Amino acid sequence: TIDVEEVRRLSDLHPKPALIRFQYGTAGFRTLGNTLDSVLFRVGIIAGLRSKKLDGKTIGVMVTASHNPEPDNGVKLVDPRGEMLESSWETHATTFSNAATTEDFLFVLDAFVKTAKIDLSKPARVVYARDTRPSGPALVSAFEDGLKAIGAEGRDAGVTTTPILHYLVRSINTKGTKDAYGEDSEQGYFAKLSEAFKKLVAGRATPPPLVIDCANGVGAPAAAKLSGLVKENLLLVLENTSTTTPGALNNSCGADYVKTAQKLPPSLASKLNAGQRGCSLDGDADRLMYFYIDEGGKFHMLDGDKIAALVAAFIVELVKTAGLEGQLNIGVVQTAYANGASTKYLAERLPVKCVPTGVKHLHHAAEHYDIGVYFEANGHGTVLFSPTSQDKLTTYEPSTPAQSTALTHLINLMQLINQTVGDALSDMLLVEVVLAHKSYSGVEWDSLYADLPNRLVKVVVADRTIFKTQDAERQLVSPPGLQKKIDEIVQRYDGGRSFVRPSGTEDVVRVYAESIFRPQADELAFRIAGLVY
Ligand code: NG1
Ligand code: ZN
Repeated sequence: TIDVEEVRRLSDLHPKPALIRFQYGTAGFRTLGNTLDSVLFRVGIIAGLRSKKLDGKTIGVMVTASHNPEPDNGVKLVDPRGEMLESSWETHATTFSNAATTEDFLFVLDAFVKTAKIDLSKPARVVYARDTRPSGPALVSAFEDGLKAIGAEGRDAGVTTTPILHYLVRSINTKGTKDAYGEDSEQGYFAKLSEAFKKLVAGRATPPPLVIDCANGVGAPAAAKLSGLVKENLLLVLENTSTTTPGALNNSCGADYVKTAQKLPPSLASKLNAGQRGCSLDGDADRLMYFYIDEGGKFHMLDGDKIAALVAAFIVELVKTAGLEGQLNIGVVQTAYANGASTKYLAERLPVKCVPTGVKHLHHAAEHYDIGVYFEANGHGTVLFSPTSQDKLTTYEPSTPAQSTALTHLINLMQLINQTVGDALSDMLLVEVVLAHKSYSGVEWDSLYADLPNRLVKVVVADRTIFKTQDAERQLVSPPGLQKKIDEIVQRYDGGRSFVRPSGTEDVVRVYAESIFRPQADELAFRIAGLVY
């Protein structure tokens, strides 16, 4: 049973701020770090309950606000296979977080344990980590009080990346089984990635050094560890590694800056030679953006869509060379934010599906293929190999040396890719593998297709909840009549496309627009924003 007195005592140390309504959104709870103390305490309890409900399987908890500004923080739960929390529990987490007082909270807790039929005698295990935000340690300590209140066993993974935390969860839960994912330590993660990488690029020319913008976040120490392990095959030059400088995190740098501003972070201006590849991580190292500067000094961005195109085409080719064409169905999942030119390029080669924004939608859709490639335009994505494809790849008998080589590459790719969630470091090695195999520099990669000029803007509105969408967010159904007005404007632009949706992580409405000419894309975004405002 629950030690009510102990829960009451600890809960009183973490009172809910009045007037704030919390919500477990697409990225968990995310808001100003200094308002989240009670949320973290209660997340400790819910994580313990989730573990008990799943018979003591290890649940993950990540304390991060990713690409958001440094004063923000957040927390999300990770299910036993390293995946996002099951949606019904998102609602429970929201309910827990909004109980106004300790007594209300005790009531909600008791009711939940009964309706969810949680056997409190089961063990509870939780592994948790945080990014480099200054608000992290205090929030983790509130969270640990939650674990203590429910009697859960905690394992502190310290300061690490979001994808490493997902990796740990899956590795812990599959330990000693036939699905063993990897050794359950950060060291195990780096060893798995770097060994697969080395096999995949063995014997190939060493490319020019790769500059990594670490966003002054947790990607910096992680990339440093990786750097030492891959240095014989790939030189990594780490920039924006100031994890302790106040205000530096994600400030004019990082993957979100690059995607939104469509510019090189100013701090890299003198660090990148013409033609040299660079990439940016976000604040928790689950997003990746590539870029290069051409001979004329022009910036070229290689975003999540370009990564998807590069990787999907490579996998299709390997599957074909291995003699497995037609035996494995390969597909790509995107959101409405995918550049129209990328969708066209991909759809000419393989099935492409569009789903609503949010990693869990992409992930679930990708699970329907034998090999599912998913990327958000902002650089979050991965590749999933279904159990069927894993079996097929490991038991298939190639009949020629060429087939055998391609098969070995595919098997090594399964090891290289973090299949639990998008992972900037794993994706970076994946990109480097494809570039090495194709002998591509950024220029050849970029020329797979030409991006349609586009613009993404935020509009602050009085109430974003009145914006409701359908058709994978490409159409508004509410406010009534607005979609018709949007359509009327869009059709006046060459190759025009635009859509409006409420953000799931910020209190804004987002407007996306693209057209075949840059000024038109900007003008279209501006005009649609005017309709929304
Ligand atoms: P919202 O705020 O719902 O647009 C943003 C990103 C998502 C996803 C989440 C989670 C865009 C346009 N949206 O969601 O793709 O990454 O954050 O971090 O990039
Ligand atoms: Zn992130």
